[in-house]
Amino acid sequence: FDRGCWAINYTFPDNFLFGTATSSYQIEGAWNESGKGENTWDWYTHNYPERILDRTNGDIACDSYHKYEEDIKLLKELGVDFYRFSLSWTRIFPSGFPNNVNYEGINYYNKILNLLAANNITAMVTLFHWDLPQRLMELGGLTNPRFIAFYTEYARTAFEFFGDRVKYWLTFNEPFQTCMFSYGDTRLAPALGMSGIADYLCGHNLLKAHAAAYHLYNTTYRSKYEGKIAISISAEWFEPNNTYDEAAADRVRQFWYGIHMHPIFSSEGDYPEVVKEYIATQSSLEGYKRSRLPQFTPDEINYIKGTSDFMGLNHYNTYLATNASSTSLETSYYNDIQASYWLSSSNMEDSDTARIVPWGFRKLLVWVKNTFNDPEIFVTENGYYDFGDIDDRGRISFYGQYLEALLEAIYIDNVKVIAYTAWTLMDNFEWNLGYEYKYGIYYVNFTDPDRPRIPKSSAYFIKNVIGNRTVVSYDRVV
Ligand code: GBH
Repeated sequence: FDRGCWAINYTFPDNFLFGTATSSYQIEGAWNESGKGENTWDWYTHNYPERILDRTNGDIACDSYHKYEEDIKLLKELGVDFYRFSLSWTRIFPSGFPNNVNYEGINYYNKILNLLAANNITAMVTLFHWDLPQRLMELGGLTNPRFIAFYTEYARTAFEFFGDRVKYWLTFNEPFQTCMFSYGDTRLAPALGMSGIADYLCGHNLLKAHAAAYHLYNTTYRSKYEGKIAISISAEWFEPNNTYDEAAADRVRQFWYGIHMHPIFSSEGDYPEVVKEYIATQSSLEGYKRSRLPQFTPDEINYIKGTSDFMGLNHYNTYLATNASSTSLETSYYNDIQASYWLSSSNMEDSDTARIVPWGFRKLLVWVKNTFNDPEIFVTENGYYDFGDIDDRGRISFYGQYLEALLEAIYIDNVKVIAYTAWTLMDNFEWNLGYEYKYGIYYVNFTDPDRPRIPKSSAYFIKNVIGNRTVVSYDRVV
């Protein structure tokens, strides 16, 4: 079917919100300026440049540390309701430990928050988007239970200084990527590669730290500031490869995001049964005396349950999944799942449209609604990579179709989707993929020391969606 033009079937509800997102390490640069301390990404990219596709780093990135005024002009130009960005922990506490606040770091975020307010743009602030203080990493990072206390003090400081101007707080970006890719796998810093052990420890402490920050906000700051606080969980859609693969597909969903959603959003709390069961069985086969998945006490289950004012959801891709009984006794998260999965487009890697699977997004939204008592869903990321075209038709096609799927989820499936965030405002440091993969709706010239930003066709497209509150054909906007 022709996707050059969309039927204008639905308009976004009046109170529906639009925004774009970034994260500190990916855009700020100024890695050692104004008192900022070293974080895991500084350490990793400086010591292991070969681990990054193009051997680059975020030392300068988009230089948003110096160019935030221009960034906020872009946001104004787009007409967004809110801007999602993250705080760099080591700008605020250079060592990571919660003493000796670095006021230059505080000032930087004050300037951003004030300018956003002056422009009527609501601030959505992520406390942790992967740039962990390196000193805390040396203590085991999120696998150290003491992390919870350090994180809570960092959160308290952020609430104290910025709470009056922040309407939405996000405690963590993507527990799955944070734990499975940094601690289990070797894809993200510090690439520990202790799959099946460190990833579960990380997730366990992350959930407790999240709950601690939520309770702190709830008891001490909510009445004063009337903001909301939630977590962003990344959820790809897993479609059964065959009809008999439904159980396997659902198991993968539970292992990827049920493991972090269920403790917070289900009525009974705790990890999903299937996750507990599979890890316990596999652990015992591998000779462990107890499950590698740590256990919550009944008090902890209650402490974590219900600690999110809405569900922050990041979505990118659809995968196919099939049952796969592994006989390997090597300890690994992947063996625990007993299923295999692959990008639904992996056999058509170069085709733009093959990576665009809007029905997967819609199915995910319906699954979340049905699995977790119909929560309010705030889409905190959704986006598409290419290799840098200014006339980025592939990205427009992606956004158009995903926004239509979202409208169908709202109007046909009655899913409570309250907001949508495009990842990302501008091309930036894409972690292990360096600057080669681009997700921005603004182009950034990284060879120019001035880092000029130029709108891509998709920026005009998004501006029109926001302005018209409907998915407008791009033929009319480009
Ligand atoms: C998010 O991670 C992050 O929050 C954000 O910082 C990051 O820039 C953004 O996604 C884009 O990656 O699966 O082969 O199509 C989500 C994990 C991993 C999802 C890479 C998109 C694209 C490669 N992302 N993936 S592929």
